[in-house]
Amino acid sequence: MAISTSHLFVFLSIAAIFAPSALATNYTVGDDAGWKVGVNYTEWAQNKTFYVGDNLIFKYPAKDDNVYDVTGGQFHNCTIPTDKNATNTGHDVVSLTQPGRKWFISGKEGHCAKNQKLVITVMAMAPASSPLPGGSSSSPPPPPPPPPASGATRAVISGKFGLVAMVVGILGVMIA
Ligand SMILES: *[C@@H]1O[C@H](CO)[C@@H](O)[C@H](O)[C@H]1NC(C)=O
Ligand SMILES: *[C@@H]1O[C@H](CO)[C@@H](O)[C@H](O)[C@H]1NC(C)=O
Ligand SMILES: *[C@@H]1O[C@H](CO)[C@@H](O)[C@H](O)[C@H]1NC(C)=O
Ligand SMILES: *[C@@H]1O[C@H](CO)[C@@H](O)[C@H](O)[C@H]1NC(C)=O
Ligand SMILES: *[C@@H]1O[C@H](CO)[C@@H](O)[C@H](O)[C@H]1NC(C)=O
Ligand SMILES: [Cu+2]
Repeated sequence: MAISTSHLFVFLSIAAIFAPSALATNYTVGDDAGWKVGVNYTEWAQNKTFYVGDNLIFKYPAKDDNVYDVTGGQFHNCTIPTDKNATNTGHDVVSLTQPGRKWFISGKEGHCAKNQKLVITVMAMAPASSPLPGGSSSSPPPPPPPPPASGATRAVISGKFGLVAMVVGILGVMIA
């Protein structure tokens, strides 16, 4: 009994360590409507919490549209970047690799002006991959998210991390 329980503990501890990547989410921008004029992407992004490791997937008929990853100023002015190309596969996967704001616009003429643009805030993933809670060998902290949403989003982050901690904690009590 003791042996199988500790095997279970080891297995689930490993699973818990990798859980954050298993929880990575693929978001289809605009859901079923996809990427096109006429969808309110501000509304689509509302109440969603994006984390480092999640993916955005832009879906559209490849000949009709494209996606530029832009700066905040370009987003605001609907300026097409001259130093990069749009993605235009019709199924563009964008991985969110760092915390902070991300801006996207359509590069098709007039589309951005008709609000085919998306801004999101990417939250840092909880430090669940560090060896132990309280372990001091962590990398420098990412830039803090903008203040307005931080209360709610921080709760979500600790919720994700809390789940992992809870699984480990319960198992710790079980084998004690
Ligand atoms: C998310 O999309 C990527 C790329 O299309 C795919 O490799 C991965 O399996 C998907 N993950 C989930 C959780 O659906
Ligand atoms: C999009 O939705 C947001 C949030 O509900 C709203 O504030 C905004 O006015 C809408 N934009 C358009 C163009 O309807
Ligand atoms: C986001 O949440 C607020 C508050 O709960 C709610 O009023 C609003 O309708 C939600 N927006 C969307 C697009 O679900
Ligand atoms: C956006 O447009 C405004 C007004 O024309 C201009 O002052 C500003 O420099 C522009 N910003 C960018 C990043 O293009
Ligand atoms: C954009 O695409 C063109 C044509 O395929 C290519 O020549 C150019 O190098 C690309 N520019 C960048 C910044 O990747
Ligand atoms: Cu478009």
